[in-house]
Amino acid sequence: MEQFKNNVKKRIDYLGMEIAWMLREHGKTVVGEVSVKQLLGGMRGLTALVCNTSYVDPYRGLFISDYAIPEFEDKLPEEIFYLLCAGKFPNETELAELQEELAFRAELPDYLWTFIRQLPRHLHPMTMFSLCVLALEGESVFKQKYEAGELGKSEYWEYMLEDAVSLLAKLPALAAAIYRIHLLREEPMDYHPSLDWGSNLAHMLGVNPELSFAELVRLYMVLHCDHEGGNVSAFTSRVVNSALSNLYYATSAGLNGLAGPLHGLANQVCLRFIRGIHERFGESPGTDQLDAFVREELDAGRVIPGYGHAVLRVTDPRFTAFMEFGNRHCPNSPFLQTVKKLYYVVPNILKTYKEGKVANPYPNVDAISGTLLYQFGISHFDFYTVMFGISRTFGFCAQSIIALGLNQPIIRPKSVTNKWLMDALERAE
Ligand code: HAX
Repeated sequence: MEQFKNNVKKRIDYLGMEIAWMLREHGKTVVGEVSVKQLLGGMRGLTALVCNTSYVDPYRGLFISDYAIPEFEDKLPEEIFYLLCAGKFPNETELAELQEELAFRAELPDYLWTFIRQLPRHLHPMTMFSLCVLALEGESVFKQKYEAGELGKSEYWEYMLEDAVSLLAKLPALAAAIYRIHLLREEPMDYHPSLDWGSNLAHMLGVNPELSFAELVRLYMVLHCDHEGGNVSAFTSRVVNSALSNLYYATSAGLNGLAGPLHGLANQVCLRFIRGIHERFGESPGTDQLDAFVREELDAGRVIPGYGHAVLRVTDPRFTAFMEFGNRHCPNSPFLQTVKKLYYVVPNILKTYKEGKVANPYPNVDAISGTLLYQFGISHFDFYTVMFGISRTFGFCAQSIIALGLNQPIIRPKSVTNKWLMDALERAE
């Protein structure tokens, strides 16, 4: 992995120079402020983090380096990991080097197979996935070297990268094993050394041999890989890693955040939502029926899954990319048709709901991603967030590698009490 490490090192050195300049010339310059509403409202819109792997523009969506969707959507997940870490796409030999390494490290250790098979079946697949990542924690080379006192601070990132490649290499086999053993109740499929990482995941799930399914899995992995630093899962993972907990701990923690219905679980909730609509109105509901259904849900105090976003203020370009894929491969899917009708109905309702309080009435990625997985044969909704988690691990890993390369310290913001805040307000009057 010498070329990969060299390219990541170059990126870290470059970013490090920028940081040194900013600190030297502008260390005390104030670039933002915080309102009481932000302090009490989940820090929404507060600029408080630097993340160099990706950036979310409220109106243009996800950027990785200078690339926006659709510029990178046809790339392999491995290429995207390279881009997240090194800030550039790999050339042919660089890609081959990373792919060889991923293939070499893909096998799961025996103890993990035993662990997977013994997991209680009632657990949600996200719980299984997170537990399995944690169960691999002893593999961490970073941890071994750190405990042996063999690591200098400037080498931390390098061993995070070692751990990242080992972990990412195992995720297709690990996730597919959970799916096949616990959801399908079938035996796992063998890893295929001649396939790329994403095609291997598609192959090992074993539900659909069509090339377009592998294409969908790769697209799914690419679109979910990272979404800057402040979302629940990425931030959690980074905070945990900032205490020098290794990437297995940090990834498991991030996955636990992703498992919430306001975050990654929304894709499974969306599919249930659509299925509920079909059960009630049939597979071709009218827009008036959808309108009434959505209003009922809101009146019952429930959120409309797949709509809204903390940062985006337009339709999520990831939603659009999936819609285009669906239009090409399964235009007649009743689920896709209902997604389209909801897209026509929901924004207009959310725009006026709660007197316009919903900051973004448009769909996010979760409004459609599960529909495509379902259409291509992943019939167990509970698995959709695991698919999200496999992909998001690219981002968790890349963010921590870069942050440690840049010597970023342990994350520890200051919290205050109501009393402190009220006293401060009184003083400000
Ligand atoms: N349906 C109903 N109400 C919604 C809503 C929706 N889809 N989106 C926002 N609102 C409501 C909020 O609940 C909030 O109401 P209260 O003040 O009464 O609590 C109000 O509108 C203002 O919220 P906001 O500023 O627009 O949104 P937030 O930044 O607070 O929250 C969420 C962003 C994504 C959590 C929110 O839009 C939501 O709950 N959406 C539905 C769940 C969902 O799709 N989650 C996935 C998001 C993408 C993601 O992270 N994927 O992993």
